[in-house]
Amino acid sequence: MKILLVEADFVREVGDRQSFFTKPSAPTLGVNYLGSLLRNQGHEVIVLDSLYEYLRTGFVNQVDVVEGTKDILEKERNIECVGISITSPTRNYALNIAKEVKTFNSRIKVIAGGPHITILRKMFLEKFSQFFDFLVIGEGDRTLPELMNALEGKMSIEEVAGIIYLDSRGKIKKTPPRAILSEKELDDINIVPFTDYPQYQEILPNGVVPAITLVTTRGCPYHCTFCYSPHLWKKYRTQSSKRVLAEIEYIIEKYKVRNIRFQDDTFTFNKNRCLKIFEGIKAKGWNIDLYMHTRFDCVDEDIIKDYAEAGGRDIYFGLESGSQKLRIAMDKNHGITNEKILEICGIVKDYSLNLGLWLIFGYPEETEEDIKVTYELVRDIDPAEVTCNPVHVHPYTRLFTQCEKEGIYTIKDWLSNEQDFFLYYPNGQSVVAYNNCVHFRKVFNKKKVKPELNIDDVETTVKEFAQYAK
Ligand code: B12
Ligand code: SF4
Repeated sequence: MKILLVEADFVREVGDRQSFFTKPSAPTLGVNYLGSLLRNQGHEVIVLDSLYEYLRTGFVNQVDVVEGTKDILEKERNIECVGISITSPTRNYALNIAKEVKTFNSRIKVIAGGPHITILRKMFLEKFSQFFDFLVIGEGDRTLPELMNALEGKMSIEEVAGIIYLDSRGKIKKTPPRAILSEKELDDINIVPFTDYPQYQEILPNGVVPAITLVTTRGCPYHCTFCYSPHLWKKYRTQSSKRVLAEIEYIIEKYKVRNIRFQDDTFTFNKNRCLKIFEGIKAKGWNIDLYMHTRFDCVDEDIIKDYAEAGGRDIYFGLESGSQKLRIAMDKNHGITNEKILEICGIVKDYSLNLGLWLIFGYPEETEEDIKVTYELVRDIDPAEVTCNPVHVHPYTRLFTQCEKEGIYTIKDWLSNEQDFFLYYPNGQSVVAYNNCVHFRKVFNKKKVKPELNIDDVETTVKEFAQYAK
C-alpha cells in the first residue's frame, strides 16, 4: 500500500542554509520512525515533515506542510492512505492537512495518531468525522502496521486493537486497547526498527544528515502538573544501552551524522544505563556532539563528567521557576533547593557544557516576588540559553483539571478549531507572562544576542504584573 505520513507542524523559522549545516535541526523522529516500520513491511512510504519541506524547497519557501501535502498528492497519483501525527497545539494544521486530502480525493483513508489523538479519542472523531477515518490511540508501533494489513484486506478492522473508527454505517466503533510495548520489545529491531531518513539522503549533499534525534525511553517517571508525557506513554520504559549504542553506530555509518540529540524526557533517570551509553560512545571514539535534557534531581557529577567526555555539548534543564514554592506547586524538582541547583550548574560549567534552562511564566499564584527570585537565580546561574514559555494548559494534565474546576476551560476548548495554538492560564497573567518571556530571552540568551544583564527590563514587567494582578 502507498502511504503518505505527515507531521502536522506549524510555520516556523528554521534558519537558513548556513545555520542548518552549522547548527543543524534534526528531522522529526515520530513520522520518520513510523515510515521505517512500514517500509520494512513492504509498504511504499513518503514522509513529510516541515524541516524536510523547507530543505526540499531550497530554504526559500516558508515551511508549510499543508502545501507540501497538496504537492505530493498531485505528483504521486496513487496514494491510498495519509497518516497524520498530531500534537494538541498543531491540531488546526492537522485539520487543514486532512481537509486538503479529502478535498483532493475523498476515498483516500486518513489515519490520525499522536498525543492529541491519544487524549481526545472518540470526541475528536465525533467532531471531525468528515476528515478522518481512523484514530490510533497510544503507541502506533504495532497498531499502524496491523491497520495497514486490515486496509489491504489481510485481516478485519475489528481485529486491530487500539483504534477508533467509523464503520460502514457511520457509527463510531472502538476496538480493545493496545498493550504497551515491553522493554524487551523496545529493544527488538524487528518490532522497533532503527529509523531511516531516505528522503533526506536524497536531497542533502553526499547523503549526510547533520543531526538526528533519538528517543531511547518511553515516557517519564515523574508527573509534573503541566505535562502530558506520563499520560501518553503510561509506564516509563527504557531501551538498553546495547540497543542505543547499536542504533548510534547505524546512523553514524549510514548518515555520517555528527550531532545526536537525545530527546528523552529525562535521559539521565537511570544512571547506570546512562553511564553505559556514555562509556560506549567514548570507547568507540565516534567524535560526535551530543545534546540531552533532564531534571536537576536526576544528575550528579559522574553523569555530567561522562557526558562531557563522550561528546556532550549541550544540556538543558527544566528549571521552570526560581521559586521553590512554585516548583512545589508544579510538582517539579521540589526536593531541590536553589543552592543545590546552583551547585549542579557550577559542575556543568566546570565541564564546559552549554547550559540551557526552560522557564515557565504565569503559573497560577506566581507573584512579583517569584519572578524576582527567578530572575536572581537565572542571573546567578548565567546560562548559555533560556527558553521561556507562558504556561500552556495541555488537555488532561493536572493543571487542566485545576482549570476545569476553576471554570476556566472545558475539554471542548481543545476541540474547537476557533482556539489558537495553545491555551494559556488566564487572569491577565498571560500578557505579563509573555512579557517576561521576551525580557528573559533578551537578557539571558547569549547565543542569540549580546548578554546585557539588566534588571530594569524585569522590574518593568514586575510592575506590569502588579497592575494585572490587581
Ligand atoms: C522530541 C520532541 C520534540 C522535538 C522534535 C524533535 C525531532 N526532530 O523529532 C521538538 C523540539 C521539535 C518538539 C516540538 C514540539 N513539541 Co514536542 N516533544 C518531543 C518529545 C520529547 C518526544 C517525541 C518523540 O519523538 N517521541 C518518540 C516517537 C516515536 O513518538 P511519537 O512521535 O509520539 O509517536 C508514537 C505515538 O505517539 C504514535 N503516533 C504518533 N504519530 C502518529 C501518527 C499516526 C498516523 C499513527 C498511526 C501513530 C502515531 O505512534 C508512535 C510510535 O508509538 C515528546 C514527549 C514524549 N516523550 O513523547 C514531546 C511532545 C510530543 N511535544 C509536545 C509539544 C507541545 C511540542 C511543541 C508544540 C512545543 C512548542 N512549544 O513548540 C512542538 C510541536 C511540534 C509539532 N510538530 O507538533 C508535547 C505534546 C503535548 C500534546 N498534548 O500534544 C509532548 C508530548 C511533550 C509534553 N510533555 O507535553 N518536540
Ligand atoms: S515536565 Fe519533564 S520531568 Fe516533568 S513529567 Fe514532563 S517530561 Fe517528566
